[in-house]
Amino acid sequence: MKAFIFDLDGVLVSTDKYHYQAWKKIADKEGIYFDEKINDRLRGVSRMDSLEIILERAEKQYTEEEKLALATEKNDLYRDLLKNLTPADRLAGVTETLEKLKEKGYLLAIGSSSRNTPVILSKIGYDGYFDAVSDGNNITKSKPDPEVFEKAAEMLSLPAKECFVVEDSLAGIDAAKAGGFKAIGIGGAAIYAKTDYPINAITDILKLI
Ligand code: B16
Ligand code: MG
Repeated sequence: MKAFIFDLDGVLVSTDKYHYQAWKKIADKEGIYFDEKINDRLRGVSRMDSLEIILERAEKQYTEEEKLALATEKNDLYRDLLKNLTPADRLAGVTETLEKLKEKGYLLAIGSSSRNTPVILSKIGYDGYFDAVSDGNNITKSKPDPEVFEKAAEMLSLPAKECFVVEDSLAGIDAAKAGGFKAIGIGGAAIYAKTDYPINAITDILKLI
């Protein structure tokens, strides 16, 4: 194995709590029931697909224009919360794990559905740190489609079989497996049957190499 492709939200940084807060405001305003369990289904899923999941419980039909307005409003709220991010928001063990993998010569990439990836990486002090960044800005199909990871592997000039994908979402594990990658699962993805290597903490990656 030559590389690791990391999901961002929920793996390297706790932006998942900000996604939840922003969507919760939108759902409450619209009078739609939304909780943390439903929020788990939004992990790794694109902004518009996330909105569709929330609207499953809506009593009225939304036009495409209204949906776009809600997605924009959510993103504005989310971007506002991202202003608080600092390198201290890297999840526990992330800094040391990435440093050790670099030392051992592994290539490191990002494979995130988020179109806010550049601003998040910059806020947490990872501008220019990764060998490749594949995110919501360079894909047409969101996880569970493997496109975001395939693009990352392409940027690293490596075949999928030489790359691990590290994910917290079921959609992300499905995407990794569909693309022929080895899937490491953390959080909710650690108890998913399709995950190849379940881990409890990000530092456990160092026991796999
Ligand atoms: P944005 P990941 C994903 O990031 C989030 O898990 C998901 O909840 C979000 O809807 C998606 O990014 C799109 O984010 O609205 O910022 O473009 O887990 O793939 O790093
Ligand atoms: Mg994630």
